[in-house]
Order: sequence, then structure tokens, then C-alpha cells
Amino acid sequence: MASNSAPLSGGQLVVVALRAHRVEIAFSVAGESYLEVLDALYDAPEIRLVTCRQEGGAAFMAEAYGKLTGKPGVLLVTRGPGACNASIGIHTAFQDSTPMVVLVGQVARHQIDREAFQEVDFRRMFAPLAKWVAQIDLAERVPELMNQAFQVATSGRPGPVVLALPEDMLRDRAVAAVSGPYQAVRAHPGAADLAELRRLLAAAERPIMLVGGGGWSDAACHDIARFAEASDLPVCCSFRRQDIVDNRLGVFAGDLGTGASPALVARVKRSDLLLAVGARIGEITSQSYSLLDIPDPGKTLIHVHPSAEELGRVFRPTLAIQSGMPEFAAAAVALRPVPAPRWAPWRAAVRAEYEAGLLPSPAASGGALDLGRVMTWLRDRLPDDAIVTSDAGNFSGWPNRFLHYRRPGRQLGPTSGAMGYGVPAAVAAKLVHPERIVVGFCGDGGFLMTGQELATSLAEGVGPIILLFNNAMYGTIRMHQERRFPGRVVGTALKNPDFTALARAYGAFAATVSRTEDFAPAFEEAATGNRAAVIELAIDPELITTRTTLSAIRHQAEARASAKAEARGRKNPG
Ligand SMILES: Cc1ncc(C[n+]2csc(CCOP(=O)(O)OP(=O)(O)O)c2C)c(N)n1
Ligand SMILES: [Mg+2]
Repeated sequence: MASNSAPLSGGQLVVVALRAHRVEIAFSVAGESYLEVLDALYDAPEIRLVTCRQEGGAAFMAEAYGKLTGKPGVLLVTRGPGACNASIGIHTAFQDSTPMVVLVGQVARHQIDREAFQEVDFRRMFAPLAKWVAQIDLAERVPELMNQAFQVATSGRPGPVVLALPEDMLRDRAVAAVSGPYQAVRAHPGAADLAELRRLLAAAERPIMLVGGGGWSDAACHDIARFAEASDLPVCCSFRRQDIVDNRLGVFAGDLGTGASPALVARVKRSDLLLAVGARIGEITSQSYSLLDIPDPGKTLIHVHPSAEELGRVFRPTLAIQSGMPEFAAAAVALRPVPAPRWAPWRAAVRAEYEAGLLPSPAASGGALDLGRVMTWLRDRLPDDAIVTSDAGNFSGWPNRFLHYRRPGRQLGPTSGAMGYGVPAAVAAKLVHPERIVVGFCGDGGFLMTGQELATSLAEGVGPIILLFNNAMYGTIRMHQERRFPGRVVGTALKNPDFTALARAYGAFAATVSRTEDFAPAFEEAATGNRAAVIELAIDPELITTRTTLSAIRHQAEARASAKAEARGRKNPG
């Protein structure tokens, strides 16, 4: 507890609280509404203030920091416009269960409700986007509410907290005792829960574990993998959570993302017991709620989640266990393994299908730039501690399907599906681990949403490697368009700038790769330099997913449409 007898300004108290909660880094775009906080940071060089170029990028950096470290990502933005730009990262932190503390400047208290300059009622604006929103109206309450913000952001199901800071409150002076650091509160599984889990598991024929969600430490990941191995339990993971269980282990079965393997989806449907640990079993992971029936899942469902509110929310579990991930994983690994489980052939078959999926699909192979071969090379090249970040878009199917994730390496991707995540997340990851290789995957669409944060990366002297998949379109949406409205392309074609010239203008290393054999040398050159690098991959637009082509999708849609028309014609002849 740090007590100060001399009065401090509200802004200084905010920074004293940041220190008390052991904040090492904060991401910001400056604003005149919180000058007092900035000025107090001038005297706190131990907090690295990263000056970003747009609040969306800054918010994604704070989110990626939270996802990577488990500690709240701290974001400082100005009132209305700053908060609006930042909202995408706050929404992502909410959907992705990432701890984050957002400090937003606010108009002076005596001007509130006049629609003063840039005034927004942040409680209303962020109500459905954040885990908690508050405004600090009294300087003496800064320590209390900052403490509450860090507690709420990290406890139970982690998430983003927004604190509005009226500018006159930041100027007020107060004597206040600041306490910290926060202590994240998490539930533990009970002995009866664990005994019931073991009993249900022992009775199963075709069990499968699904790991996902936030709040996993490296130790918890290690423990849950050992638990799976001890009972020979196949483990899949939820959307963009592939780094929880080492993908090279014989128990790992793949991911339930947007490009999930049809074989894995079929296995999860056929399983008689699903042990979901940490995953919400959201829309993407549940393959549009098709994996399980609602509300009765139609199989034994054991759902372990840090939040009581999530358990039984959509699916009614046979056994619900409220627990933090480290607490559950430690208890699971201490359980007596189920003896000689009868599902060994089931686990082996699931794994064999995953391994078969690592062979590139014929429809998406060959060509001057063979992405299957590029990804296979990268899988072998990346060290164990590499951090892979991803934007949202169809290109992400390539790293998701072909790379091997594991701790301490990480996969940082927006389960919210927010475009623009890849570059800022890579910058944030490289700030945390400058000694590691950080590779950020982006499409041409997503890159131009937040690619300006390359400037931040150059300014901070950190060099992630950005792989830019340029197919001159919003490919994901074009794919959906061809499925629903074949041949009617609208709003999805992109006319791009010269990406390598753009990257060089930022001071980054840049190269364009259009042949398989040119990828490795370009990557090695990027990896040996210590500045940001952009490798543009000239993608054949036909290669719309890792499994099929754009024309195949269009032809299937046309065939479906004509079969439907024919059926209609038979019903109403003449
Ligand atoms: C911020 C945001 N805007 C729009 C979308 C809808 N959306 C999803 S994927 C996508 C296209 C992505 O294009 P690109 O980055 O080029 O990747 P590609 O799909 O072509 O590989 C769009 C527009 C989104 N998910 N997020
Ligand atoms: Mg694209």
C-alpha cells in the first residue's frame, strides 16, 4: 500500500494506481481530455507509454498484450472520437475474454449532459461492449475505482473495463491511499465435481475434450495436456485457441474454427461425451450451433468455465464446473487416470484424421506459389517460442490448418473475427518479447485497416514479420457471395496500393513473393533484420480456402440453384 500525505492530482493518482497494479506498458493515442494523466506519466518512466497511430490499433495492441500475458492491457484514449475508434478492441476483449483496462478522457463534470465537445455517455456506449463501465467523479476515489477496474478485468471470466475520467476531476487534488496490486479471483473445482467428472468419463465410449477461452497460463496448458495424455483423451480446441495443447502431441485433434476439418466436426458430433474446458462453445466453435442440440446437448456434456453466468447459458450441461483454468487443469492432472480406457482406437483414428489434414488438399496445391508447401516450410522453421498473430479473413485458414502451435509459443487471433487485429497484435507481441520471432498474418483487406501501426513498430524499434496475403479482394465475403449469389460480385473487389512501396515508406523491409522457392529466402532476410518486415504473398484469387477454389464454390452454388429451379418447375409444370 502506497500512502501519500501530500495531495496529488486525479491524473497523478491514476498513474500511482497504474504503478501499484504493476503496469509496465500502456498503449495510447493522446488527447487533451487526459493531459494530467499524460503529464503524470512523464514522471513515471518505468511505465512504457506506446504512442500509437489510431485508437483501433492501440486497442488491439492492449488486447493482444492482455491475451499474451494474462495481465490487463492498459489503453488510454480521448473522449468521443478516441473512444469510438477504440471500441473495436474493447468488443474484441469482451468476446475473447481478455483482461483490459481502458481509461477514457471525459468532459468536465459541470458540463456533463449538455452534449459538450466530444461528450458521450460512456456507461451507455460501452454497456454491451465492456464487462464493466464506470466514471470516476471524485479524485479521492481514483484508487478505489482503479483497484475495482483491475479486479473486475482479471477475475472470473476476464474482460475489458472502461473508466471515464472527467478532465476537471483529473485536475482536482486529493490525499488518497493507493493500494495494489490486484489479486485475480478464480473459482476452484470441488472434490465432488472432480469425482463426478471421473465417473462420467469412465462410462464414456467416444469422449472428446474441447479446450478454449481465456485465462490459460503456460502451466495450465501443460497440465491439461498431461491430463489428456494420461487418459488418452483426444483434444480439440475452439476457434483461434490452438496454442493451449501442443499440436504435436498424439492427443491433439485439430481446431473447431471457421475452416474446421469436416472429419473433426463429424467426430465431435459422434462423440458421446464432450468435456469443454474454458470454451464458451460459441457460434463459430459450435459450427453455427450445429454440434450440440439446444438446450439439451444430446450427449454427456461436462462444461468447465470461469463464469457461472456462462454455464447452462445455451447448452444444459450434465455436469457444470465453475473454475479458473489453472485451478481446473491442476486438479485434472492430479485425478487418477481412467484405467485402460476403451477409446484408444477412437483417439488414434481422430489423430490420424488430423495428421491426414496436414497434407495439403489437391484442389489448393500446385501453382507458382504453393501455400501448402510454404506453410509446411514455416511449420518446420518456426521455433517453439514463436508468436503467431492473425487478422480475420480466409487467409487465416492457412496458418490455422498447417502450423503447429504450442507453449511457450502463442497464437494471438481475434475470436471476435475483427479485421485489423494482425499487425497491431504482432507489434504488441514483439514489444513484450523482442527476442522472439513474431509472425503476423494479414489479408490485403485487414492490412489496410490498421497497417499504419507499422509506424508504431518502427518508432518503438521492434520488428515483427508481417505476411500479407494479397488476393485483391475481401476474399471471405467474396466466398460467401459466390455461395449465395454466384457470379454476382459486388463490394468485394479491392484495388490495392503498391504494398511493398508502402511498407518501405514506413521504413520496413519489404518483399513480394510470387513463387514457392522465393518464400524461404525472403523470410530469412526478414528474420535476420531487426526492423519490421512485410512479405507480400501474391495469392492466386482462385485459392479461396485451403480446401477448395472460388470456381468450385461458384459451380456448386450454380448447380444447387438450377436443381432447385428444376424442382420448382416439376412442382408447377407449365
Ligand atoms: C472490422 C471488420 N469489418 C468487416 C468484417 C467482415 N469481413 C470478414 S472477413 C472480410 C474480408 C477479409 O479480407 P482480407 O483481409 O483481404 O482477407 P481474405 O478473406 O481476402 O483472405 C470482411 C470484410 C470484419 N470481420 N471485421
Ligand atoms: Mg484479401
